[in-house]
Order: sequence, then C-alpha cells, then structure tokens
Amino acid sequence: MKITHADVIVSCPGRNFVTLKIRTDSGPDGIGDATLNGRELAVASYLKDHICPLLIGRDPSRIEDIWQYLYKGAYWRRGPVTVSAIAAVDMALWDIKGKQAGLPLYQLLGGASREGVIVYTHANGRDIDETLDQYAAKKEAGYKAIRVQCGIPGMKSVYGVSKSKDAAYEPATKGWSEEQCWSSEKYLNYVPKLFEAVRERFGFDEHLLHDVHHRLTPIEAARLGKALEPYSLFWLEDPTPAEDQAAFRLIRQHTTTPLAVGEVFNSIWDCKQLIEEQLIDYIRTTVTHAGGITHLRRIADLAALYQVRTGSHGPSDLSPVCMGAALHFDLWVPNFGMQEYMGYSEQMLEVFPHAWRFDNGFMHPGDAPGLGVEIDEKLAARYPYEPAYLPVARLEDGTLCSW
Ligand code: CS2
Ligand code: MG
Repeated sequence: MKITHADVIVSCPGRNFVTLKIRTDSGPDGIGDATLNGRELAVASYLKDHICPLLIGRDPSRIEDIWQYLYKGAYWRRGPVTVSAIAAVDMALWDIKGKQAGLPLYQLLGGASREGVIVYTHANGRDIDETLDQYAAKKEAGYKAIRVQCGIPGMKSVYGVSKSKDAAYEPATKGWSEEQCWSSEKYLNYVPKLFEAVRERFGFDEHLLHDVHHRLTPIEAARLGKALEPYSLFWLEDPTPAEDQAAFRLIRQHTTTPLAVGEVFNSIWDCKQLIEEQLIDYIRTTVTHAGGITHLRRIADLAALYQVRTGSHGPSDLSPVCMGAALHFDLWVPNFGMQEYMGYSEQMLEVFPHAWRFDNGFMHPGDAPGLGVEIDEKLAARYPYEPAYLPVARLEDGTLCSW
C-alpha cells in the first residue's frame, strides 16, 4: 500500500479547523487534526508546502518511521506549527491502520483500561450567581467534573467567561485580536469566594477545576493554591507560564492543590523537568499539539514513572477529529486522569460525523475502525476560512501580559 494523496482542508463551521486527509492506492483513507487556534494557515502551509509532497509514495503502515522522518528530517525541531503538522499525519496513519485492521484505535494501543473516560465541562458566568446557575445545569446534564470560572469585579472581560449568559465560550474573535485588561490583585482577592460559594451550594460531590491561564507569578500562584485548599480542587491549571519549568518548585513548596500544565507544550522536552521532579500532577498535552498518538504515548509513559496522570486539553478549537483520537488514547492510557470536553456546535458536528459519544459524565470513542471520525468534505467546503485571533491581555497601565 502507498500514499497517493495528502490534502489539507481548512474550513470554518463556526470556527476554523485544519484537517489533513491521506489517501492510499489500495487501502482506506485516514484523517488527522492540525488546528492551531489563530495560526491555522501557518500549519496548513507547513503541511501543503513541506510535508504532503514528502508523503506521496510512502508506505502508510510505517507510522513510527514516518514520524521520525518528519521530526528529525526537518532538522528544525519542536514548535507548535511543526509538531501540529506531524501530529495530523500521525493521526491519519493510525486511522488508516485501524481501518485496515478493522479495529478501533484503542484496541491497537492495547485495549480499554476502563469502561469510560471521565470528562470535565465548563461552568462560567459574569458573576458568581450566573456561574452557580450554569454549574447546576451541567450537574443536571450528568457531569461529574466541572471547571468554574467567573467574571471579576472591576475587569471588563475575563478568560473563560462568555460574553452573554449561557452563550458558548469562544475566545477567538473574527477579524482581529480583542484586547483585554488584567489585574492579578483583583483576581486573587475575588476567586476564592467563587469556590466557597460553589462548595457551599453543591457540596463536595463533583470534581472542581480551575484555569489560571498562565497569569500569575510563582509566588502569587502559591498564594492562590493555598487559599483554595479548603475547596479540594481536582486541579489548578496553568498557574504560571511554564517555559521556566523550575518555577514550579516554588509553587510546590507552598501548596498541596494539585497542578495541571501542558496545553501549549509540543514535546516531551517541554515537560521533562516538570514530570521528573514531580512538580505537576496532570500533564495536559494533546494529540494535535504534541505530536500525535506516537509522541503523546511517550509523554504518558514518562509521566507514569512519576505518578503524573494525563489530563488532555479538549477545547472546541481542537476539532472533533482530535477529540476522537484523544478518547481512544484516554480509554487505553494506564495513567489516565481526566479529559476536557467543551463540546461542539451542531454545525461543527455535522461537518465531522463521529462515533464518539457522551453519557452521564463519561465519554467513549466508539467501536468504529480507526479514529471513528470522518470529514464531510462537501459540507466543509461550504464554510471557507475566516481570519480569527485569540485575545491579548494588558495590565491596567497598558503593559502587555500573558493572555
Ligand atoms: C484553555 C483553552 O481549555 C482550556 O483549558 O486554556 O480555552 C485555550 O485558551 C484555547 O484552547 C486557546 O485556543
Ligand atoms: Mg487551559
């Protein structure tokens, strides 16, 4: 069997997704997700101009060799653009192998390690009351784990909070970046009140999570972790930017609140120290942004040695193809922790027919061969790319800071 075509499909059924489709001469097709929010066309070009031509004529069964060829063979290493492109190829090749074997991907990985994959959803609101209402609705929908974020008095818009009540949270804006204002002081003084209110009203039955989104300094993060200890979080996410992995030592000295990091990581090297020094509890690398199933498996195996569990990023800006791949991975990976699931609009789900399903707080990838997700190319073509960007954040005096 040989690869005959590798096509990149960029479509915007509500938001932009980049999908790679690999076709073969005598076997099935496979697809992979290469979406990098706000920088979609850079990955599309990397694939179209530099990777797709190298795939034609290759044997799609040689997944490991093709991964090594694309990674080591480029000479230039790591980075979200390169690694997302390689990940899309990797996913598509696993899809082909699964379809050829007539087996769902999780069976190729070693079979199910659990009955279902616990997922966490988001509850957010412009104030604490609105957040509590959404929490109640998500609990009612069956979720056993809920991430809570809310508006902060004195700040116009805050990460993770929808612009209007009950609207799906969508950080990217069409056309140009929105500028938001940030104050760590206001946030730190307010956010423990949110958790106090949630636990007071709903008790301790659900797992609670929170995303700081890389905003705090290490000592501020330590203060927050300590302040939230009475509310027993499942995890506190991205408390400080993680380029400096050693910075997490300081947070760890002060708090027992579990930490989750890694949604912006692209390789095992980005999390090696965090894992080996047990500076985090959950590693949030994804199939798309961290090199596909082939590389994610390597990260998870390293993490398992240090009792770090997986907690893959699962926003709606990774396509339903990535969600499918993630669920196969999660069902198999021995050191699984939790999967994020933000959900998708009807329009997005129509473009990507899928076998995965949600039931009472747990998900399952389904038993269709391969990834169990397809792309309706005709429908996708009806939604052309629309430029969209993530926000940027500034302190109250105008200084640019991490969004
Ligand atoms: C995030 C995302 O889901 C999360 O935890 O931090 O909302 C993230 O901001 C987006 O994926 C960026 O594209
Ligand atoms: Mg996050």
